[in-house]
Amino acid sequence: MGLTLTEKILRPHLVDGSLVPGEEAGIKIDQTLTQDATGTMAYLQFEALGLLRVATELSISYIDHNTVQIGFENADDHRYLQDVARKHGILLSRAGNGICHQVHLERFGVPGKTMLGSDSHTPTGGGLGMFALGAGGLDVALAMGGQPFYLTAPRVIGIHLTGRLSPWVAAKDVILEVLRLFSTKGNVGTVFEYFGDGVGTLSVPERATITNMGAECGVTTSVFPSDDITRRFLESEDRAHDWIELAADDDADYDRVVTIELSSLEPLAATPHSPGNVKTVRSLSGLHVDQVCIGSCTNGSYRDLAVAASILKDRIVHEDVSLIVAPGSRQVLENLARDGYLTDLIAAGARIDECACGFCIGNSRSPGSKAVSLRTSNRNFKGRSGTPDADLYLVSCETAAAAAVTGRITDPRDLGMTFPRIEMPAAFRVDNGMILHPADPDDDAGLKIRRGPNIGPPPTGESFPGNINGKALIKVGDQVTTDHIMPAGARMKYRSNIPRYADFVFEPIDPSFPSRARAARDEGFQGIIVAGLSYGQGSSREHAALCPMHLGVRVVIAKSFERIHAANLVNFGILPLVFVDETDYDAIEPGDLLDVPGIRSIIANEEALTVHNRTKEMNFRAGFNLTERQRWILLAGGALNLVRKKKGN
Ligand code: MIC
Ligand code: SF4
Repeated sequence: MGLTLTEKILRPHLVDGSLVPGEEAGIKIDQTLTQDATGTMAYLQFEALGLLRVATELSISYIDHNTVQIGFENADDHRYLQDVARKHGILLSRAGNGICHQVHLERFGVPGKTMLGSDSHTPTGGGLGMFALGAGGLDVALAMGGQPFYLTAPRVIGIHLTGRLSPWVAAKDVILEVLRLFSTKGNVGTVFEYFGDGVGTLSVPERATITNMGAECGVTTSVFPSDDITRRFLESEDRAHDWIELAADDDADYDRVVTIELSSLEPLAATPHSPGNVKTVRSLSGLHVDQVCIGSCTNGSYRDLAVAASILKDRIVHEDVSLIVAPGSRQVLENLARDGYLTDLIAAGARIDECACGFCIGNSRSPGSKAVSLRTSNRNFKGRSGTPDADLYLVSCETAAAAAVTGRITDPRDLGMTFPRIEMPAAFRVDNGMILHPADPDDDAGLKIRRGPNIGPPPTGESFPGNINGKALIKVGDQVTTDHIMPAGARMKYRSNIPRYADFVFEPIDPSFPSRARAARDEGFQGIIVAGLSYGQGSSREHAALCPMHLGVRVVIAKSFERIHAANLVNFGILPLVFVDETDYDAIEPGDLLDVPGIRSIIANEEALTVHNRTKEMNFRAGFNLTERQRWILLAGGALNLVRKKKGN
């Protein structure tokens, strides 16, 4: 049997373990990226590990999330990031240069390389043929220090694309179809690998829309081959030298193959409140729309905004709609200006935003109460926009622009227009003027790092206790996201101040959680979170583990976990347990006292344990699927503690 593309990239990068699906693989990381909302903690941990220069081929720090800057905190973080990058050998993309994933695709991504990023949409790089994964900041800090990244060797599902998209149907509709087929649950430990003649009909930014939003399925990553289209894209970016050809063997051994005939697709929308609730746009047509937001790392490319501009040309935005357009990068904005599309957007009444995450992360442009907002981004979790009762629909740029004109959800095929097919420019206007370079290694010793008052040291956990004398602090349902655990939006300015950010743990579900957790901790209990399926979906933010740890949480018992969050829990000394019998979930109530005596030797030697519910006088079994390495991390009270112990500091 031939090799998948995933195997072809991973084999030469394997430095420890095995690539047999389900086993642990340690892979060498060629490139890392961070963004400012996760980056400050990642670099604070990098410093705490005593690391000096990065050991990767390329490490870059992007400033793209917290650019609204209400108060001094974010600007202080940005200054810290700039100093740390200069000192430790890291490139820095300044605020205004664009969203990390879009800029990386344009300027730095290289087919065949591995990349780890402290952002769950790092798989965007798969559109260029990279093996690119999201992780918590601590894992990225370790990779910057040259350590392998450990993951469960994935099973590979082949997604066979045939044919060509019909006019008005977009790459966004392809990934929405994938979400409809696979849902947001049950895909942990899987890679989606795209192949087939349909691949050659999609440009690199279109492929990147698909790999970007694969994150919503919970897969490890998604990857496209590197072919002639990739070569032409790199040429247009003045980077032809970075191209190599890469594809799976014709007889590649996929775990399963799913075929999508592109011409059979139609415009789709993810309806509130999950990217997996996919319906046809036609079935929703007529619904009144209050806001349309075009941009984000999913659909912020030149092609995306040019298509929207062409639909809006010589029209005016409907009087009931507020249209926000946030270009994915400065390069996109400059080229839209060069080619006249920006003028069309402005003339139509679009509100042009900064090239940044902006509306997508809910720190600006929140819609009105009970508003309907159509967005080209990737997440529509409840409250994500900053408005708790708004309804978010995720759509293509074609569908978004159609609604901006009509004021209602409209299948763009019903606009009665000729489809504006956008050709990718043969050459983009490119410049790296907003990229800062690190100091020469010989000159970095005396460089000072400025730290504002909001920036504290990264907290270190305590060794795992000998016995769990725990209290169930909260019981949550299925698909609780990291946005529920650790809200973003206006709260993001506390990302580098853990004690303050911890005041908002579970704010959207139960704002009394932090005070109850602190009280339980002061009474001598370890905090326990009880959860349903796919706990920790969404963002890679390690704060969803770090802040609960700060409040004394030591165990989460769930029906299942998402990959990045489960790894983050272990990294911060919290034991992720899975119910052996899911019906035991029903018997636990918040406030129950849950005991596990002798837990240290259980973590060291077993794979399951018995929890005694002291309040209900009953027992239940829970399992944990941990590697040897993870057991040591947990016992040490977290990865930072373990590395420090090994180094003897
Ligand atoms: C997101 O889209 O949720 C974010 C904000 O980009 C996060 C990272 C973060 O929480 O800082 C992600 O996707 O990992
Ligand atoms: Fe930024 Fe949104 Fe992309 Fe996250 S999903 S990186 S917030 S644009």
